[in-house]
Amino acid sequence: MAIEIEYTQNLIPFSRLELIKLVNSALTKDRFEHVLRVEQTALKLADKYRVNLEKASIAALVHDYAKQRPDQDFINTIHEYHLSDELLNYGNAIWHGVVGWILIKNELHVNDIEILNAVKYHTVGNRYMTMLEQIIFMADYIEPGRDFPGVADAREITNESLTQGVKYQIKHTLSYLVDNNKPVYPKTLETYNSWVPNI
Ligand code: DGI
Ligand code: FE
Ligand code: FE
Repeated sequence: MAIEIEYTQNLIPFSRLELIKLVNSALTKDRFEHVLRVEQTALKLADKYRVNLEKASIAALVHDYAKQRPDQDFINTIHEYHLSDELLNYGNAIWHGVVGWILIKNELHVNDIEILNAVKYHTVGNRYMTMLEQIIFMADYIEPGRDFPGVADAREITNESLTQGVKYQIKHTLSYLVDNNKPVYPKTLETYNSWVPNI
């Protein structure tokens, strides 16, 4: 059964249903349904690992808000906010989180730094990740609509240990990128190096 929490912490100037409507209007049906599943998965993880449920809900609902924006919106934002030119070598897969958080701050009035960082790092991870960041990173990967070899293992591991889940995901993402001749964004490699090797 779906968990529907009520927002009481004044983190955003909207109710959960108002936020859902705003997100819905920015996304295709399939992407919106993914977002709702990520929210449910994030709420379960937040409950289990004792993380602020309202922050988990908001971060999950907005995490892919910028996924369907034209490239030019990101390019303009990279210039306007003087972000690294290095970012111009990548595309939507990296931009929708690493740059998208700025659009979310400006357009959805999300100002909580923990929520914004959870969005910023939801694709590439980070050297150190808060529990909220780990929950959004993992909920996105294991939500019930995901179907890739290893997803059942990823779900089981994440339910045992959030940290082990993060390690599993970043290791598999890096292998996937290498196997498919995709460029690795430096932060992705940094996340791998910080979480996985036993030196
Ligand atoms: O937005 P979603 O599809 O829900 O999920 P996501 O934000 O985790 O994005 C996953 C995609 O991002 C997946 O196809 C792998 C890709 N990705 C992650 N790290 C990198 C990357 N793509 C490139 N090119 N380089 C990276 O370092
Ligand atoms: Fe994403
Ligand atoms: Fe996602």
